[in-house]
Amino acid sequence: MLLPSQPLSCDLKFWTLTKKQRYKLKQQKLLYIQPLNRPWDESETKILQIPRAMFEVGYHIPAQHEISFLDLNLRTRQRPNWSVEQILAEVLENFQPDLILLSFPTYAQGGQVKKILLAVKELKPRVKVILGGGVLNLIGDAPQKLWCWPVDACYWGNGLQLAELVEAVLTTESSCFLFQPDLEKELKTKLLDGYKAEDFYTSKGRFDFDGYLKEAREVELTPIAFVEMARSCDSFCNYCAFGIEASLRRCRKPGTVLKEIRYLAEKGIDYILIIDPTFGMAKGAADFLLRELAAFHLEHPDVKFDVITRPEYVTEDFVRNLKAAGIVRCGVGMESMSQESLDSLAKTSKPQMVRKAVRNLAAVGIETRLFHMLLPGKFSQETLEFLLQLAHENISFVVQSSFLRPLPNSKSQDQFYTQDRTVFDRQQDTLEQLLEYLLINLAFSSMDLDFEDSELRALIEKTFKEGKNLKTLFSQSREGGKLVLKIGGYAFTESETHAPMEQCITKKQRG
Ligand code: B12
Repeated sequence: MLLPSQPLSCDLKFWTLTKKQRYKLKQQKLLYIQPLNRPWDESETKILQIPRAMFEVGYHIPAQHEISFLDLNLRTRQRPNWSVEQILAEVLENFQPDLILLSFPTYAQGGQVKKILLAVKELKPRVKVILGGGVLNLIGDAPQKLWCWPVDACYWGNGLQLAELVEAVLTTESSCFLFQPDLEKELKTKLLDGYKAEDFYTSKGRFDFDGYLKEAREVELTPIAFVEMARSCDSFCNYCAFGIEASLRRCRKPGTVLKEIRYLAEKGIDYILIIDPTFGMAKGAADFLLRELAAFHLEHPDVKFDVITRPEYVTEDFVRNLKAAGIVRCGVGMESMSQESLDSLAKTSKPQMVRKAVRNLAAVGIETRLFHMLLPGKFSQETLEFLLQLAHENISFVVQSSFLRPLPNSKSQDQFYTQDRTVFDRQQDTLEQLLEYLLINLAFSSMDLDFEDSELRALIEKTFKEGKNLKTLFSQSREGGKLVLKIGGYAFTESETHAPMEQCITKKQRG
């Protein structure tokens, strides 16, 4: 049984340490652990999403230390019948780290992060652990303070004070909790910029990036990359995790981004998602990048890009530039085609802007990824009608649905699954949301299911034309206390273990 970490009385702000204390250390061994993105389907996925934060953290680690990375998304594929605990035991035994850098990328991954943490501490009780990642921006030091997780420090921010924190944790007596109290101050600092891509992806010569890519390809995973142009946004849509830091949008120089893209292309990466929650908002930077990418695209026509933006930015000029730059998919925040729902989400865009954006993208042959939000108690007929119209016009789009839920905070302890917005949760979600989810995801191309059923689409259309309620297409029952919904040869069975939708839906066998 693991004990919670030590009393609060020994809390230290890390900059209270003297310079001498910080730098007296000789080489230490640091192990960064990246949890699984989707614990349920690691054996089926064909791609490896290169975790950008892993390299950003590695870059900041002081040069005298050795650093190694354990990306569980890769290692579980290399050791197909091993448990995460067995993998951790092997790596800890071989590497013998002094400090673990444990990544907590999204709240939904919390259950798994906790499992890794407890396994690490069980195997090596004296090893120190720093927990870090985007989630900490929302929950601060709650894992240590409120949830009593055995960690030595929680880190949030842009990475610039990370080196100091690492030194402080390494020099401080074990069990003293180190923390960063000033989120606002850290977020006002600039993003890491002007680095050499090679230094970035090799942790300044300490990591074999080529070997990592080779290992991925050996187990038939295709690596795809995320390069980051900007963090945060200036909108205050009330469902977005950026809400609290929305006013602190930070951009990096497009020249840095471009060099990174060139480096990745040389390594054979041919799919790159440009992280900028609203691409085009930083107009000068986006224009520069698109111009340069247009030239790059002529040299590397096989490298494809994916961006995300708001519908109002998707003008005819803009899509022409996207196309010339090799962008093949553009995510657009549709959320809902019902104006009332958009208002309740504090969205500034309008349904007509979404219509225009999708058509503009289609005109140049770019696929739209429509971010779709399911609101409790609401069923949006307008959204279904819109998608039917797009299908009629042969417009290429893919839907990414999310159940709207309150954002996590430090008190939503252990309710991690509630933040996976692609999973139906009987405690919070409503039947209307589920019906809308099923109709849209079964009948149209979606990120969750690997098929789209045109017969069901025709049936929906017919039902509309006859003026009947779409709910009449479903039969509803309970099996062993679980809700079962049937429609057009498909059955959805509610999961008690928060299984993803694809596992809750069974499909008829076509004869
Ligand atoms: C790429 C991405 C993904 C990828 C992740 C691929 C990968 N492995 O890299 C995929 C597609 C898998 C993904 C999935 C999801 N995502 Co996502 N994703 C992002 C995105 C666009 C970029 C994250 C990123 O890499 N940023 C760049 C890095 C460098 O920044 P960073 O992580 O903040 O890192 C800094 C610090 O946090 C720190 N740090 C980071 N890690 C560590 C680790 C240690 C040890 C330390 C010390 C420091 C540290 O160092 C960096 C310094 O600059 C963000 C939105 C955004 N623009 O940030 C959303 C975002 C992180 N995702 C989000 C969500 C909600 C999800 C999902 C839960 C969606 C869903 N299904 O409902 C799923 C989770 C899947 C699951 N079931 O577990 C939310 C997270 C909200 C929250 N705080 O929980 C975000 C913020 C989007 C949003 N606006 O709501 N996502």
